[in-house]
Amino acid sequence: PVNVENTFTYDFFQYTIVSHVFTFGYAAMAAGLVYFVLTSKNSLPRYQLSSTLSAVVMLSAFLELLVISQKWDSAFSWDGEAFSPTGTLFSNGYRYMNWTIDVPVLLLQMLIVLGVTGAAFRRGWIVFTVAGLGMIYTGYAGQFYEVERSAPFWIWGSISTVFFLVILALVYRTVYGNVGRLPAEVRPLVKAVWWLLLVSWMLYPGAYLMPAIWDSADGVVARQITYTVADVTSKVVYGILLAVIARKVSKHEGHDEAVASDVTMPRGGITDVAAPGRAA
Ligand code: RET
Repeated sequence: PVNVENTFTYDFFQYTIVSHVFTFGYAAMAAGLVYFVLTSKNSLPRYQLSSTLSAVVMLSAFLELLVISQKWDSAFSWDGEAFSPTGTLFSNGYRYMNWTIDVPVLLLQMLIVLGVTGAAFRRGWIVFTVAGLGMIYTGYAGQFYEVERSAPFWIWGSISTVFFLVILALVYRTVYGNVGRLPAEVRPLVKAVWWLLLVSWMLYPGAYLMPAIWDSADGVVARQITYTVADVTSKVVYGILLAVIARKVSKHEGHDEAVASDVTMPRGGITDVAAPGRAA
């Protein structure tokens, strides 16, 4: 049955909570899509590609979560006592296909917003994409063995983790290697990019391991909640954090829309802005 989800029956609460969590997941992606499209102009053109990329992530995740949610609905039906398998298979494999798009794109956004350019940009983009796809497809191979948890589950999972560590090392170097060049007021937010990425991305291997830690219907509920928290933080919250950094750096550089759209500044406070080319 490929994924452990198909090996259990669910009581009313278990089934319904998973259903609600999926709905929250794709609703958050749709909401994020509106936010990123409508706020992209608040940053300098050089950073607007990051908002476009967030929109790409939102649309692809929205569709993936909608499909996975519909699979959940058709994979189980109420038999008078519990929600039991119908024969249609639920699969987490759709998630891995979605990551193919989102993982390289999320990392590319970081290079753009942190102002990485030239050879370092090209090198970073290649390492992120190659290691990202390596991590995803080895994990994808391993998840086919999660029910029996035979050797391939552990071997592919371990190889995937090596790729993950390569990505984390480069993210760390990118964040801490560039934070000093950026305006002082965004430095805490830039460091937050590292912590947010570290914590939210670690939830995915946690969800991969869930069948080994908690092999039950409740474990499935916990796993789908884990995936959803990971999706909303690693895609939506991360995208907002990068958009806020991009707007603040743009404001620092005197970008009119960034100054005008700063809701934290008192009216008339525009004279506080000490930026090149702007009268104080
Ligand atoms: C796998 C397999 C087990 C080992 C590891 C994994 C890591 C997955 C990660 C996924 C991140 C996905 C993101 C998607 C956002 O759209 C493949 C589960 C380490 C880190 C950020």
